[in-house]
Amino acid sequence: MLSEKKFLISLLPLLIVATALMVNSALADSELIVNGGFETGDLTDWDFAYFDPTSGVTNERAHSGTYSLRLKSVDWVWQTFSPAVSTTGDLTLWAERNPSMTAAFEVKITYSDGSDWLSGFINPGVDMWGQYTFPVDNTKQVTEIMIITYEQDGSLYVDDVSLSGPALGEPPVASFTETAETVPVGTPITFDPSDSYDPDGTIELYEWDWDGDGTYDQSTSSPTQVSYTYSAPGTYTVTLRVTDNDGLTDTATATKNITPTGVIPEVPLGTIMASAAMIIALVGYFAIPKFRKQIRINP
Ligand SMILES: [Ca+2]
Ligand SMILES: [Ca+2]
Ligand SMILES: [Ca+2]
Repeated sequence: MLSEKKFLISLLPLLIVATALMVNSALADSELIVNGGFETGDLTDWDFAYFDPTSGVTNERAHSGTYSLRLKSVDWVWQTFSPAVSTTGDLTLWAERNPSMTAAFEVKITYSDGSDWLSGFINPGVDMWGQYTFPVDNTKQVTEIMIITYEQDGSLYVDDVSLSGPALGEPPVASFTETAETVPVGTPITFDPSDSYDPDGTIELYEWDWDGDGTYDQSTSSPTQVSYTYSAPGTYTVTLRVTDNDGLTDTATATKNITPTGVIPEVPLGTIMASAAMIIALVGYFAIPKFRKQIRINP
């Protein structure tokens, strides 16, 4: 039977692999083009113009898999991104042409700021797949990529269109505790956001909106406790927003009741009336000697 120590040591390689996988998944890029290899056998997720979609995707040739895109004459095919996507690399595709092809293709990249970039004509190799790379401005966000052909005869084959972007990963989870739900004005409440977590990364920003107006009033970069003191009575919505290392966010809210200070305790009216009568009687007893004397003579 393994001792506890030996058992933990035997788990070590497993833990190292698991940790490495977590780090990799956080850093890995994701493919932004959908159906870039045309393996659905059609133009799923692509838009097109001047184009016969029934003959556009073919199993005549393929760079990988079974299908590729066959372009003829003036064909346009494009894929749009809504919302626009951030990229970390360049746009790549594989292409070849048959011997009778007389013209070429070009690629157009459109950005969210309205600018675009045209590759100029490219004449791919005859019966020979080649990879073509188109530079993407990674400081901008891409809204569309388009492939345009200008050939008059023959066929151009395109396959494995690829554009990489940062992996989105999993969003963080916001959570906090506080020292009180209801306090009088002027009494601080301490909030603790340390129950918040990110399943695949780290939280880099904690922001607090004390009054529910949508403006964050205080922030920290670590899960530190913060105190806030309300200066007016009322009901307030507190919001904590956490942001992880991928820029993903989550919020958590709670309601705080702030009561006025120096509140007179509620006393039944009968008690007040009885007390008032007693005071009047005592004042009368001590203030009027004649009355006091009468009481003593006639108890
Ligand atoms: Ca393919
Ligand atoms: Ca995350
Ligand atoms: Ca605020």
